[in-house]
Amino acid sequence: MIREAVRVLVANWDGSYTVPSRRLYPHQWSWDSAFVAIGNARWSPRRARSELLSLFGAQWRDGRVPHIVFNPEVPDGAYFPGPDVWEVRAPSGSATSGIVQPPVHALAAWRVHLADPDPAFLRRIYPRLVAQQRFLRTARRSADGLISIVHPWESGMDNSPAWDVPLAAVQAGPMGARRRDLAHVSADERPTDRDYERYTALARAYRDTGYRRAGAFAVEDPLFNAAYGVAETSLARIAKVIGLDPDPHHREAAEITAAMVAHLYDDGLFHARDANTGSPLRSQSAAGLVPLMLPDLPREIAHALIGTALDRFEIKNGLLPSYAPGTPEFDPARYWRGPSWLNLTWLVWQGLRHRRADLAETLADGMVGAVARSGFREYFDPFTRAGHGCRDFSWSAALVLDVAA
Ligand code: 9WN
Repeated sequence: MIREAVRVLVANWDGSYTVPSRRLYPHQWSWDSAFVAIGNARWSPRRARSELLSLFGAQWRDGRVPHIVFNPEVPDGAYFPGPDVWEVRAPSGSATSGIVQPPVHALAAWRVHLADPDPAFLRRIYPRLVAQQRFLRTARRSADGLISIVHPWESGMDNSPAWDVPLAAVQAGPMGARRRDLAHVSADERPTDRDYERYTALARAYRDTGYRRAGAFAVEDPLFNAAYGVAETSLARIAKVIGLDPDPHHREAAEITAAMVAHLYDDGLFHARDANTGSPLRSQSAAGLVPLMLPDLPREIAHALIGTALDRFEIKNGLLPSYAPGTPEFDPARYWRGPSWLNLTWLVWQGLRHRRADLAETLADGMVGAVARSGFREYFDPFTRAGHGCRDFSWSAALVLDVAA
């Protein structure tokens, strides 16, 4: 399996970074590159460093790291929405999108350093990671201290049922071009056309404010906020190695954790909140378990989350569903509405390692078992382990490499 995983990562390598999938996602994606770096660190730390440095090469002057960096050699129309919809050039000259994804990159940089200590790499990437956090803090933070996202694509969990209510308030518009995803993956495993009409309307509306003002969709997502907090913890570790003061990062991590506990936690799970209205967006999304990664999380809350993972998410089966089975919204095959994704499983695995090593091991075994049954698919039925979405998906290969190593 390790040989096969490396084969997938080599096949998806584009010279300085890795495409998530050759045909479905033929450009560089932000959080995919972080997960790929974590896996590549196990066999080619040089590639892992290049992956992160090439992504941060497209960072904007305001610190934002775009969720897609387009490869100019890929024909227009290979992926929708492409550069003609986003209409952006990063300072590097690359065409990019204008939205972001969960900031899991500082954690990835730290993991790469652990696999192959390299303070020179840390010194290079640290100021960029700090700028990425600064963008979120200045452009996206509410008075309650939480970071918001302005597009479902920013959550990384595009059509999660958690977004059904806020997305319904978005005025759908014409897509303006044909979806390309349906050329590669069956329609019942993807978001609907109606979703896409809203995704593209939101992207255009944000673009028309110069990528400055949130539109109808603005939410505080527990996964995104947890990633932000974990990034501060990782930055503290990095700062220490390169001789800088880690304390401001520790304080920031403690503050975001406290804000999340105060405003997003309820009844054994973290929930999103609508940043426009202040209303809670109660759902049973596995994003609500990712705060297990936060080192400052109060013990009794960690304990309750573990109970929820066992009861509502049935993780004893080895795979973490992206949405709780037993709810009316759960669909075991449709994208982020139930299937198990290895990145989400990996994040929760990471959060359980120092709290419940036995359960962490169950999830690691589940990841390996799904791939043994179905290959490096994009997502899996959490019960049958049948594969869905594209094949030879990069982060599935990378994260199995990490847990198996
Ligand atoms: C939109 C690349 C990306 C992942 C996201 C996943 C999917 C894109 C799409 O693919 O999103 O960004 O076209 O559906 O939802 O998490 O980063 O793998």
